[in-house]
Amino acid sequence: MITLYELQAKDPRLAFSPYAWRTKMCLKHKGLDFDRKTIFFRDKDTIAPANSKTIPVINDNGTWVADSFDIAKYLDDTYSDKPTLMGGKPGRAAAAFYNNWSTMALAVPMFKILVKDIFDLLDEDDQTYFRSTREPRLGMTLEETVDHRSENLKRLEGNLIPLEMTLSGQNFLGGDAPNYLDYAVFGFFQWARLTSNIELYKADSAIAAYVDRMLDLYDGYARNAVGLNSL
Ligand SMILES: N[C@@H](CCC(=O)N[C@@H](CS)C(=O)NCC(=O)O)C(=O)O
Repeated sequence: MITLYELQAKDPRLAFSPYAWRTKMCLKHKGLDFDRKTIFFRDKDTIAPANSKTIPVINDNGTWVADSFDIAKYLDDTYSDKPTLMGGKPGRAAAAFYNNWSTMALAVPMFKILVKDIFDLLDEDDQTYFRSTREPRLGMTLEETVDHRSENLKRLEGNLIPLEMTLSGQNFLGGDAPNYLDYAVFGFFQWARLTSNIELYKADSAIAAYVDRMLDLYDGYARNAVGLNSL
């Protein structure tokens, strides 16, 4: 059995980490059963055996693997009889680009837009940890980020253009069916929709239709997740 460790908000049902969402979608794609254990930001001891300070980590019958991209590669290597996530070496090389592109082009501006909403969902002890680690990174208080939302939304809008163009011509980044490329990117949209009501893209965009298709996968697995509006 595989156990996935991921972060929780104050309410344990709200598991919001974009990187953990990548892993959950990968596990669903592979058709693998898994348990989930949610931890707080401050509970790093639980994942120490994985030699990681970040989630997601998985424990697959005693084997610890950390980092969403490494977990996806591990799943493809270990469960090669199940549907592939990346489709061999050239696919894996392309996936590395999507992995890094989505983090830099999507997660960086999204983080600045969402950070105060995420903070509001955490319990008090995690709020203390989150503020003390994030404010130095942001170079401002969490409250000040709210005044910078519109400039970050503009930056995100520009970064989304290649995605909008691509998804106007195909259903998934993987083509006719989703694969790792989609999970790498979708994790960030899921993070946003579970933690905030800020509109990051137009309701009539190809991206909106795409997010809807991703939410339908695996019997609506991501759609049924608890978010701020269903607490
Ligand atoms: N490269 C890592 C990034 C994971 C990551 O940044 N996770 C965040 C949560 S979204 C985390 O665990 N942060 C712990 C902390 O800030 O203490 C991956 O892809 O898994």
